[in-house]
Amino acid sequence: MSDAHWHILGAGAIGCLFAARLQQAGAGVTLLLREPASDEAVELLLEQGEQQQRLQLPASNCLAQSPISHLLVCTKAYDVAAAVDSVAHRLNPDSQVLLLANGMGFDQPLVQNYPWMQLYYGTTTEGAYRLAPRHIRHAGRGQTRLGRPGQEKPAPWFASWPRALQHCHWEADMEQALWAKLAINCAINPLTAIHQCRNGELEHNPQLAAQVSALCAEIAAVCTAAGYTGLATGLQREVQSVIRSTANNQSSMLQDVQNARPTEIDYITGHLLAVAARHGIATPRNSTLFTGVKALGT
Ligand code: KPL
Repeated sequence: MSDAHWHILGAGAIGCLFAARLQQAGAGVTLLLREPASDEAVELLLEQGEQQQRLQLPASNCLAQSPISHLLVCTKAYDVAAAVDSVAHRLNPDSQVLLLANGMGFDQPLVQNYPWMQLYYGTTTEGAYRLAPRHIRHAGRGQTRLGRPGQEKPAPWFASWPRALQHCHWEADMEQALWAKLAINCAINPLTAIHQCRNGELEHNPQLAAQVSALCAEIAAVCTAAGYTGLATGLQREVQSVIRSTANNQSSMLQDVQNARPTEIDYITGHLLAVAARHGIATPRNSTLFTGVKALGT
């Protein structure tokens, strides 16, 4: 089977990075732009280590009419539904739609409004940031997991992904992978946003470290109730290891707060609280953080 052609919505750091890496791996890519009259190629400058590469990425306006066979959505969680709406006229029941956003629950409007849509999910810890609108830095290699709840075997389009990204694999249990990432984000992101600190402070500051442990206990209880006992057991250790390996990072939520952007709290802690409420589990610490992040005004 020939490589799929990916249309990419959300030309931020991760969207541009994945577009570049897929193109370099031989897949066809087109960036979808929302600005009018943007039906041409975009020049992207990609940096990694000492290397700089210039790439031409074909672009197309969301409003165009040509059908989209494979759509990769790399927007913030709160933009996913509107972004897909903007190209829904180009999708059909054979289109494969891969959602790569933080948190969970952002797909609900799509499931309701487009029951025919073939939705796939992804999480990534690739580190990339934007130096200028079309200039990105691939700062650290991470893991990318792709999958679809209930689909153990890789989708036919998956073949080009491990060529594009060094550590990319198909998750036989994607729901669990999404929960694992959600649990980590719940333990790290709100605390770093409220205390305006890098991830590593959550280990070095004893008061914050104690808060992380207490949060993990609550999150683990919700994971268990949701059926992910294995995640619950290893959560403290996993969170500590992520804090250590990303010690120098500013979490995505802290960056959102600092840039006065909306945060993804509704899809991270908000999702956890909704599941906890359904199971009658008390989560006072997570509730306090939820309210705290909301009070930051984003
Ligand atoms: O995913 C992250 C985020 O910032 O959203 C972590 C793992 C916390 C790394 O910063």
